[in-house]
Amino acid sequence: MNVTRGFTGRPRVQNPGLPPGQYDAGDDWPVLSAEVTPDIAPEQWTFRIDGLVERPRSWDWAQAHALPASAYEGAIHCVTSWSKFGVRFSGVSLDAFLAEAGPLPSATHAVAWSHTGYTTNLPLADLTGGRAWIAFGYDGRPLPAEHGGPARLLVPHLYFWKSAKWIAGLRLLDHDEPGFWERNGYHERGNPWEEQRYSGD
Ligand SMILES: Nc1nc2c(c(=O)[nH]1)N[C@H]1C(S)=C(S)[C@@H](COP(=O)(O)O)O[C@H]1N2
Ligand SMILES: [Mo]
Repeated sequence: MNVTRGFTGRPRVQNPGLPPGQYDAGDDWPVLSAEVTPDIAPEQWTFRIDGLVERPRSWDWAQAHALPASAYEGAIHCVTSWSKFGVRFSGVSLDAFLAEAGPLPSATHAVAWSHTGYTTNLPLADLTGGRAWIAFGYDGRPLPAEHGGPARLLVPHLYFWKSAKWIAGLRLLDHDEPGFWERNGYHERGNPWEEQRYSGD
């Protein structure tokens, strides 16, 4: 028998996909909600884009699903320090919705709001270029209500508080306007790679 001495286990390799100060939550998917989980039937759900756009409009479930399907597979990062890898969301790229609404050149920021009243602000540039979705599905199934079903915003390159659950709309603005957590000390952008956790980081 061949025994290798001095070998005390698997080498510890830092996951290159893990932003600073984060840990890998593995199979866990914590639920973080400021509100009671609402019961929103897909037939009741609507999504609206207004503010600084040429054509303010709303989409219902069928209209949103008539847009080209787009999926995200990758990681999500919560500011409370868990990251989750290999998540699979399905939905529609925000680019498809924005193309129909037509952002005005003066639009620089957006406030996303939920059917529950939750809000969060984002630079418009973080919502375009194939990096943001309205997600309806998770792992091949409808998105569970506690995770924002029937539909949530998904902006996985920013901390997950920007991904408003039970998404109801986006208002495009020519200035930044803090949302729920941002008024309570969280960062206006929330880039996990720069550890933009709190205002001033
Ligand atoms: N409407 C709404 N959206 C929300 C939140 C919330 O409290 N309400 N919490 C945010 C935070 S802090 C995180 S980390 C994620 C949590 O999503 P999850 O519960 O699916 O993990 O949703 C974000 N979107
Ligand atoms: Mo979070």
